[in-house]
Amino acid sequence: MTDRTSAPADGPVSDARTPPVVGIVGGSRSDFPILEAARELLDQLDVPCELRVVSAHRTPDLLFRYAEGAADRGLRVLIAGAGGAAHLPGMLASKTLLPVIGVPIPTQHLGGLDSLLSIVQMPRGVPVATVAIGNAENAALLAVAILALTDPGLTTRLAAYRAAQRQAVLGDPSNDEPGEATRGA
Ligand code: RP5
Repeated sequence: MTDRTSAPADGPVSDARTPPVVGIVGGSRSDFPILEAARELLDQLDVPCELRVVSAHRTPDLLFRYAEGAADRGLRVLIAGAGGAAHLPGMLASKTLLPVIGVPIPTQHLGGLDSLLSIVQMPRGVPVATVAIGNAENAALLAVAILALTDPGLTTRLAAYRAAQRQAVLGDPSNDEPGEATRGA
């Protein structure tokens, strides 16, 4: 597990000793209840990350600086959550060669369908990988899968995570098939 330090209200939250390799950004602090799930999962798999606010429409210059400096700071994957006319993930992707994973944030009036379409419908040439509405866990798992391509230890941890999921289903006696004592995967 990483040992994070808390930062000022609008500052980053990240591990003070280990430089983050995944940058999680939200268009607003109101996105954090969703995005915290990504951070928790990355913590669980020992992937250093940071979580901060970068808004496409409120802080466009910060967005450019964040995206342009991300790779040089050691970030390897970006996870961007945004709601409504959610242009944050696409704008980040347009300013960095790092893979960007978009998390459509649920919205009050359209349930996040607006966020989903804004993120998933990137025009040709600059992709944003998009997970389901509100599914920051999957964004983290996709980031882990990307990083695991060059990190055998992380591959092992990801495999263990998958195995635990599988076992949670197969090891539940209430799921036993009639007349079957044990089952394989
Ligand atoms: C977007 O606007 C954010 O990603 C957030 O989901 C949405 C609403 O932001 P707040 O008005 O709650 O700050 O930029």
